[in-house]
Amino acid sequence: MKAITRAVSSAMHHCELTHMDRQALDLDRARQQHEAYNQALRKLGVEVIELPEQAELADSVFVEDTALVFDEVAVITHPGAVSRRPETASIAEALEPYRPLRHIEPPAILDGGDVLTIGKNVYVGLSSRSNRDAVEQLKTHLQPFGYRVHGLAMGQCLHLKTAVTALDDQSVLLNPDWVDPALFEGYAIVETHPDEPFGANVVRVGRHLLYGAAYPNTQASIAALGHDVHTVDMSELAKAEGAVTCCSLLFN
Ligand code: CIR
Repeated sequence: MKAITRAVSSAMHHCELTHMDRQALDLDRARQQHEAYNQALRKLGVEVIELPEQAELADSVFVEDTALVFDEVAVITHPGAVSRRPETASIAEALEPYRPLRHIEPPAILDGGDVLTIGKNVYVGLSSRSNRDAVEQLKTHLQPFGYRVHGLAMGQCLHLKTAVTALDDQSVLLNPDWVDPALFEGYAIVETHPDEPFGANVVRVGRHLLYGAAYPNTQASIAALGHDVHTVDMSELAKAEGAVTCCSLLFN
């Protein structure tokens, strides 16, 4: 498995913020946490391809939002935040050796953080960053490969994957305040602990899970189900509204 990541930008304190107030951000600490994140991926057997810093693009560490990588094809997004659109060019360049590329075009907007893929189902959160035009364009790009693309209503959080991610192909971890559990009928549902609203974001790395260290109660519920959970401290990156999924593009 490979992961594309990108070094933290020196301009990260100018990041986009939607549901959070701006807090002082310690760049060195953010860089240490990001390095530990890369290391955690390597420990799980992932080949990490770390792209150089884009100093002028504040949110560019959050590579997840710029592309969706499927086994058959990669889709370059058109991010919902105007400041983030220049991030996609270098990601397209980085993915080109690995996948044929498709592109989301205006009037569609799409952040990768809104796209949760479980098997052949692709769930797209209709957030402030992603719209129905993107759902239609994704159908055109992905239906030929047998994917089913579903647009989902969601609550007051940044991205769909702030509210829900998959623990495996049969179960999801979700915060019921931000996404209706009924939308995931047929999956086993694990809810975040009431004190840990941001605890629904987990990265699947093969049969392992990479998870933020700030959610010990939810972590205990996941581990009790037999999942192999590895934690990383994302506290500094969280001040930029980032979490574990946003910092990598994982693919086979
Ligand atoms: C933004 O608002 O775009 C960034 N500050 C945070 C993006 C986090 N991305 C993600 O969860 N996929």
